[in-house]
Amino acid sequence: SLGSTTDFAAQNAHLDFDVLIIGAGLSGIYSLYRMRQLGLRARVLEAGTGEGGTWYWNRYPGARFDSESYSYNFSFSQEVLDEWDWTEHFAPQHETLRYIQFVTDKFDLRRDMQFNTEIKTAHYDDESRSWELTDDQGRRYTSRFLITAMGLLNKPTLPNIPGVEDFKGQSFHSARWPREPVSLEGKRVGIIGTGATGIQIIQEIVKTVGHLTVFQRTANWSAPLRNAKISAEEMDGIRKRYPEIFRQCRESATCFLHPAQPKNSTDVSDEERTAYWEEIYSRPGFAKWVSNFADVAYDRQANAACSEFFANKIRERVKDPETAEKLIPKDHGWGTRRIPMETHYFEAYNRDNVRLVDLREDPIERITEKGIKTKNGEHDLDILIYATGFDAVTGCFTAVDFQGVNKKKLKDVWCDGPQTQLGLFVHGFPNMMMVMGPHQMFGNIPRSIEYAVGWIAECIRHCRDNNITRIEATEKGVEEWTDHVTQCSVGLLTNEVDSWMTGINKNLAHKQKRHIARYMGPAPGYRRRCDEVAARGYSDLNLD
Ligand code: N01
Repeated sequence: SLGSTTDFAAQNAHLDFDVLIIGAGLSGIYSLYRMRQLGLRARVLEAGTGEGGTWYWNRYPGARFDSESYSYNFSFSQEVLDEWDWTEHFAPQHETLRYIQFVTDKFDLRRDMQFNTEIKTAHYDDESRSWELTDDQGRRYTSRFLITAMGLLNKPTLPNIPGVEDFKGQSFHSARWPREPVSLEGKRVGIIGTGATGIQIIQEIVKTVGHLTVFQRTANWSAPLRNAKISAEEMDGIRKRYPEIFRQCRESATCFLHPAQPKNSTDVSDEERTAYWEEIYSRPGFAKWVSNFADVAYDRQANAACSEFFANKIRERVKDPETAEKLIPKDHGWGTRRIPMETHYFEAYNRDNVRLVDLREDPIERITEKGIKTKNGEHDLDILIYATGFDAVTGCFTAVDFQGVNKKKLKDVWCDGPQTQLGLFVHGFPNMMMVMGPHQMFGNIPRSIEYAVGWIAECIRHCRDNNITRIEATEKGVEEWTDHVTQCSVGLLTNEVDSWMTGINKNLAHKQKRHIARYMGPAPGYRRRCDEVAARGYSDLNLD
């Protein structure tokens, strides 16, 4: 009612804001949009000099979507859908950043965004039921609610190799690529890391570098992206299909456009099985991963057969058989880590100016002034690229001193792995809501962001309308959710493999215990559980 809304506003009057939002990526942008719709005083605090999040920071050569552009944009505004044209099925970073700037401009969101503001502390005070944040310049901000919209891959990590400081040439982490153009032409370039980022960089820069040395610790499975331009007519057709596109994403287990394959590989004949793998191999995007036979994800034999199929594709494409074998993962099966999508990646190794150093047999000893010294030799370099990944999912939380009730540190609460209710709330941290927090549904991220932000907005509306100034996860709710997340991932082969998805970053001493970082059940099930909590008037949470 209007009366209670006024009460809510009056109760917040002594605070700087009703809602503070950390991060100006897709999550922060949509959060701000929704908070404004509720008539709340909201501000986005962002470390970068502009909006865009992942697409602001990751300017490395070759950065692009590997989900279809039109499934990876916002769906909330018909106007934006009508006005924005994608030019490629898998848009490059600069186009995506322009898109994000277009949305920000369209809704005049920038006036409530504060850039160059890196949040250092976030402390909850139970007496005033509010959050106080401080930034790198010592400025303070208070609010009733706090929305963390920090992304899940935003704390880059350098390799823990001796000598990282010694290198005298230029060196960049992929996620801190400079805004000014970097000339690689004719240069001797080295790259450490062959994840989704490394693969995108390698396949792009081989076109210009003088010589490229790839330092590979773990080979990754990868398969063709099959990108193509989108003509004006095609874009018209896509626009008409938007409702259908978003419906497909909504119904899919991972929010991607590609449907799941309910059949097991053992349900079909050998010929049908191979024909199906050929078919998904020939489809664009993630079809080879998310439309694979169901049993490939949990059955060792099915996974081994599938891995052999994809290994043979690599053997067909890489001329030197020894190099091909090094590029074929031997320590993990198909799809048990995030599958990078590639465009002529494997063919890069057929060039004379590209050399693969397998760190399993020739480990790096140190980085020197001139380049990299491995056990078997020295590699002189002009430029060194670190595509070495992130302190993922929880890293952005540990980088800020989060303190909840009784000054309890979030770091300590999560020391044995994340504990959340719905991936949205943490017990002991009232009025804090996480977009893309641990144990939340990720999948096709923008789809999940829109859902999470929409859920949070409705929850805050409920608080406002009912004069609730304190909302908190219950201990029981956290226990049940953590159990449920564990149950959802039982039997998946991915749990047996080190990757950011199982909480492992070998460059960090504190992250050596495998845990489940993300919700692994189907997205419709995730949303049903969250919707049920909303339908029960949020009574699963402590409200006051
Ligand atoms: O990071 P990663 P990423 N010595 O952690 C190696 C998303 N993304 O930036 O596997 C030697 O996957 C490390 O080796 P190993 C996507 O979700 C999306 O590539 O630990 N090597 C590995 O090869 C992705 O999953 C897009 O043995 C070292 C690499 O560095 C996520 O971001 C594009 C090392 C790190 O791989 C992260 O991808 C790009 C060391 N000390 C990324 N330390 C899209 O297309 C690390 N490595 C949307």
